[in-house]
Amino acid sequence: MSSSLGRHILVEFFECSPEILNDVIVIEESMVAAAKEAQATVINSTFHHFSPYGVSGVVVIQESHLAIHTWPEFRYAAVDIFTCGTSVNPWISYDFLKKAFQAGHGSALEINRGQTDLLERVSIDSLIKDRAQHENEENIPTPTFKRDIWFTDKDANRALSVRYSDVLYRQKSDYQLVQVLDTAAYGKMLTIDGIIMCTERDEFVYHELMTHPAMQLNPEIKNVLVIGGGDGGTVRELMRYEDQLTKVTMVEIDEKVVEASRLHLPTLSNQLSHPKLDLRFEDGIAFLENAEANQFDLIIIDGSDPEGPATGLFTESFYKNAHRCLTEKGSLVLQSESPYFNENTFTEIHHCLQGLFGDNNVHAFVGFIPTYPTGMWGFNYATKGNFNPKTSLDTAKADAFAEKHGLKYYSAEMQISAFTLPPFVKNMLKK
Ligand code: SPD
Repeated sequence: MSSSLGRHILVEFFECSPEILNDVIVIEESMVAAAKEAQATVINSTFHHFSPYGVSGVVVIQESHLAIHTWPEFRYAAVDIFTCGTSVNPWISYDFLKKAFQAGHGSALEINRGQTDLLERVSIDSLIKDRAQHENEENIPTPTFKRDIWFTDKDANRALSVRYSDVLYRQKSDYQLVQVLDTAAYGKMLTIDGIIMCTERDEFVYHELMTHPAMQLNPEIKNVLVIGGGDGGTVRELMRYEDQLTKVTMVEIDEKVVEASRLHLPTLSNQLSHPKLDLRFEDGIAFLENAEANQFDLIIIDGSDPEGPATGLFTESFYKNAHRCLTEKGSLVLQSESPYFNENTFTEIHHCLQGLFGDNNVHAFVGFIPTYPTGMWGFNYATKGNFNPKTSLDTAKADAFAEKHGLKYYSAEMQISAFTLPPFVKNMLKK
């Protein structure tokens, strides 16, 4: 057999652990370790996790590369390992990865790339850029290993990726996978089941909008219920009204979300021990089902997307219970997904609330949050009172409040702007 420039093995791993195949950190570490095990010199790694599942990535080695794409739902991984020269044996990486992914079985096809008897060597010395360096081989610097791991929030046709360097928190709770990642662009980022919940750099937009329009419209609000909101951002904003409020009840299903935030997101969680806060780890849906009618002046639903444990937060029966538990002039605020990304959910929520509160008492609004898919995020304000978000606002009072508290997104103008919808959003809400 003639010699070749490199060996390429195309690998299939079957019956792997689906959890491992969906775990970008374990996969990245395994791929890097598999390269090192085969004596390769690792230069960099770039990996992406795709929500809801699947990982793609490549480890660049001085001797070429190892690449992977996984399908956890089929317990299958496609890997290719290409090594040039003779110093690295790709089959060592193969054996390592088979164990690492707990594969039931694997198969591989080896191809010799660049058979030397088919090639003709030409002189390319003129292409050497730094001749002095290459005259003394000892001067060639060892490449430094650069990690490049990406978190990707996506649907079938769009994706939003954020690069991160470290996983600071990772716990599989009874309900979901809770993580805090250290990102380059947005600071620490909380994710749940592969979906971005909030980041240190842009969370203020979401939490200020969830809280201040409703609080500014009705200065008589005393008793507030927050469903979800485990990171603490909404409670932090509410506690700016600590003198006015008598009680805030927060019902978060997952203790791990609060733990993650207390440990890693102190700028969000810093009011979670406030004496006026009654923090309960319970299912918000059951809580409202069993709650007494006519008790809360404001209910804020600060949940995730309609998947997993948050699905029930997007149902008519849940909104009916919220409506029942509101006082005479009570209001409801909720995140309503993106008009671009989740048009159906966004419009269905609005129409469902109109059925309960009346057409003129439900007002959709939008905010701009770079780390939520498409950047444009939707909310709804529904009220039993006679509050119009644009005309009932005491603008001087709202601005004085925003200035006193150093708010970063909210102001009277921003409230009016948030409730001023672009025609394409208005049109999608028409019945
Ligand atoms: N697509 C993400 C929507 C998440 C909305 N809730 C985030 C919780 C922040 N307190």
